[in-house]
Amino acid sequence: MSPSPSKALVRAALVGTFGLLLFVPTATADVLHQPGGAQIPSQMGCDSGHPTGLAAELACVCDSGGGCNVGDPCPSQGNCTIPQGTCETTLYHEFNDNTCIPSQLEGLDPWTDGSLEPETFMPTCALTFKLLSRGTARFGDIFGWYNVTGSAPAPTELFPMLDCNATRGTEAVLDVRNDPRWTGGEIGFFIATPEQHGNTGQCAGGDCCAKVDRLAGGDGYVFYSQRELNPDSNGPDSLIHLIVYDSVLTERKFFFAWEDIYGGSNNDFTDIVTSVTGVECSGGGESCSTGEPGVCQYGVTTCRGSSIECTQVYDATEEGCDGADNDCDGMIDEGGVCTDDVVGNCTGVTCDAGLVCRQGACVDPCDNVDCPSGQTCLTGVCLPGCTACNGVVCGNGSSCNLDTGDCVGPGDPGGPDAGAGGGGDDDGGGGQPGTGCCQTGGGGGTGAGVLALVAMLGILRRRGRARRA
Ligand SMILES: [Ca+2]
Ligand SMILES: [Ca+2]
Ligand SMILES: [Ca+2]
Repeated sequence: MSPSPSKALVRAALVGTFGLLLFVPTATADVLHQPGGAQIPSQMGCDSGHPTGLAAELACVCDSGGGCNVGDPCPSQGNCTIPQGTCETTLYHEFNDNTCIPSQLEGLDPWTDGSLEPETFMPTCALTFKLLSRGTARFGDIFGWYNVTGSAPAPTELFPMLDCNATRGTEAVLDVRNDPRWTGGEIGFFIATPEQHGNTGQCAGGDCCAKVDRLAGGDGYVFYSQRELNPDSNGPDSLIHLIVYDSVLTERKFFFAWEDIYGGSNNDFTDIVTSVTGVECSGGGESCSTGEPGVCQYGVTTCRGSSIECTQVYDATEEGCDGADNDCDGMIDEGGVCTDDVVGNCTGVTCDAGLVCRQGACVDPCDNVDCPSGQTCLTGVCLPGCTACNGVVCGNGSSCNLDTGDCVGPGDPGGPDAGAGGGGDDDGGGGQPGTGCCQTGGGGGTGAGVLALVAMLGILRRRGRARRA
């Protein structure tokens, strides 16, 4: 198997073939280093015939099945096999390589896909925190979140989600939008350790279970996704404690790989490895315009690593009689798709922007469009409602009716002054923990945008490339 194209090439192909991405970031295959020069994360090791290190951990983060995408040693030339599980990372052997440590890697690459950013995140409704590994760490670290304020949070402002006893696979779900501790803005993530100050690598008082309560008493350290808040973030001995990875399998999912020793240790970044699903990087998840006509205009800002892109939501389809420009050629319902019993006496009728002619009258293209439950009509097509996962964003003075998912303005039935709606008990759609995520009526939206994402992008992003580390 020849090396797969790089992420940049995949993106370029996407732009050329589908016109899906408007902003193509320059390739960010930078290898990370500690301020002191060491490349991070460290290379894989071997333990009892199995590879160790962050790549091996990520090869066990899979969408299905209980296995890991770590291939067996290659028995002979031409007979090397690549594991076919759906995992973040795939490790496999070439003939004559180290029979424990595979030489080939596809998917998420710990050495080229890691980033020190984003440092802060915008939560959606339901966040799922998951513990993926504690590596060989002595410390029972805890992992959680805090509100970003510009300064280091006090211990009482740290909200643990995974405690010191959490084991591999432990999950915790947080409905941020209904959590009184959330102040409504961006959040950061932290770990807290039980390390004894002045005694590197040792548990304070012999107790290796980190707790927020112990911090106030001087036991342990806190390391933050905002690196400048760390206790050892400055000076010649400063250290990086966190590498962030954007999942290649799941939208709005990030991995957090930590080093937990104050002053640093082996740089494997597996002391505690966690994921959080349901967060956008700062600046992600907002509606944007792709600049294309018709339904192709709807886009959503999307995190790709540490970059923001405007990702088109809907592809052009065959033109239909619905008041929308389905094929994105700038013309609505052209080509005789509307029969005379729909159009009636529309010859010579010119309608204002946003209206279409039906039976001789200029009407809203959503008139008489009956969308399925949970969807709402925009420019004649049914889209996920404003209460739905990735639903439309209400703007221009309208707000989201939490009962119907429609954007309503003052005076509309169910609108802000109609006394209806406003129930706060909806779950924002999604339903299952971990899949729920919503952007309800995001402030400042200009017109209506759509926040759904293109699943195909996620699929294409799974294409791997040969390991370059
Ligand atoms: Ca380590
Ligand atoms: Ca058209
Ligand atoms: Ca149409």
